[in-house]
Amino acid sequence: MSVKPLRSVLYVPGDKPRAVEKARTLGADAVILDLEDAVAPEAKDAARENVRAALGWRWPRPVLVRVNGLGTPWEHADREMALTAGAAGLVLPKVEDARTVRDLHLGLPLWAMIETPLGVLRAPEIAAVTGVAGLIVGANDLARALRTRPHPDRLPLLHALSAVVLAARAHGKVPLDAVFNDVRDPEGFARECAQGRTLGFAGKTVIHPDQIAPANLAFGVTGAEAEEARALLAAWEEARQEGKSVTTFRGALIEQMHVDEARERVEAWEAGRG
Ligand code: 1VU
Repeated sequence: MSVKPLRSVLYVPGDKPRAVEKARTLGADAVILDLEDAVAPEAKDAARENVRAALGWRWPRPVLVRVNGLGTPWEHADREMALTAGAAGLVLPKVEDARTVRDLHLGLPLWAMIETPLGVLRAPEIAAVTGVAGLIVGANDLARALRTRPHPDRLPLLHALSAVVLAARAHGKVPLDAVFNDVRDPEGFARECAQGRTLGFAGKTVIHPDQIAPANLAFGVTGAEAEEARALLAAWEEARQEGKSVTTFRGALIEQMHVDEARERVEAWEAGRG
């Protein structure tokens, strides 16, 4: 089964019409039109109308809406707008318990943001909710709540990052990595993407057009990986023809899981997700 890639998911402030328009022309695998943190309280209503209009345009990729959180004065109007205007999904900020998500009954794919210590601890129950498509790490709020100090390798957040990947993967949901704040630090961004992929994230949330191509590269399949996967599949086929049930590839034992992974890579490459 081929799964749509979410290597890069771009946040766009809902109150910046120029950025919203530009987002349509960029190569992010999905877009999040943001009504929450990127929009000041006095601009919330205008941003919602702006997003409503933008959802009526033709977009080449899925457009999600990040609504304001439960208990805010804007939550109902945001959700009603996203539902009626045709959002591909809702991003819910600061999710901390499964019941509130389950009780929403929205009939749209939901993306739960995990950005508090309680959210991390309850990530498995949240990921298990029917209708939750994936978990998105919100590292800025999480780092603040945990009272961590900045660290280039995100060492203080590693446990939480892995917990989110584990919870999402355990329930067949998509884990998306947090944003990288410094839009003028491409090396740091590339390092963090590589780390996110190593940890098991499916893609990265990004905040600037310049971060899209590096995220697509880091979370996509490279030509060299596709070639290696093809060679592994050939070695496996040859072993099968010879009646062997186990074999090695370039000196290492390969099993069915390696074959499945190789097939996924070749498929992704052939589908242009390199
Ligand atoms: O050259 P143009 O005028 O045509 O376009 C500018 C600018 O509008 C555009 N651009 C974007 N387009 C779409 N989506 C974006 N996110 C976006 N960011 C910028 O690109 C052209 C060049 O922009 P720039 O290099 O001059 O960048 P600025 O200094 O204008 O803006 C930098 C920031 C970081 C402020 C901007 O990129 C931004 O607002 N990003 C999104 C921030 C956001 O959504 N924050 C909330 C979600 S993150 C979060 O809550 C963590 C969980």
